[in-house]
Amino acid sequence: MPYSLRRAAIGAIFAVVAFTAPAFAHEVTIGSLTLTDLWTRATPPKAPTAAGYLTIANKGSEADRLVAASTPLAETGELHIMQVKDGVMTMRPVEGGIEIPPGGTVTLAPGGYHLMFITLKETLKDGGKLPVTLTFEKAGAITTFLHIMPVGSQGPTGAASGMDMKGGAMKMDQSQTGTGQ
Ligand SMILES: [Cu+2]
Repeated sequence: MPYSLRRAAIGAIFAVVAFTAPAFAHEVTIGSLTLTDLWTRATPPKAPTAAGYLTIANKGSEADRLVAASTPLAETGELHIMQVKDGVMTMRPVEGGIEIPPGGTVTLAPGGYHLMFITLKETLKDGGKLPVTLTFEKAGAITTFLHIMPVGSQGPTGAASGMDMKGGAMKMDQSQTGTGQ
């Protein structure tokens, strides 16, 4: 299939999965936290880094913090945030972790908070799974995986773009999405 057609088809699929349970979705619970929409993108061969994304809901009565992320497929894992500084989009490590307020939801998404895996040991292939360990200050550590989506993907629900009213707007209540985009 021509690339542009393939892209269009993928877009149509995402518009649908925003309202139904996609086959690739999984949900992870650790303590009072629920993790959903865990995803990353396929990488070109020899790409040095990959970003990872997920949504974290805190049903507890205390704030928690995502303080570390790692994968056996990269030498280093960091927590990053994208910010516009002097008109230039830059990213930097988050100091002190990413807070998830009690009763709140935080979405790591392109343009805001993300996991950053540095010095990849393998190419990430579309349709595969990237094993990750996420460590929270109170809830502890959990090992799960990120769904590897196609290059250029904006995520399983379209929540990646704050402009996307289809999937994004439904997830905005009580949430913070970093700087958005
Ligand atoms: Cu980054």
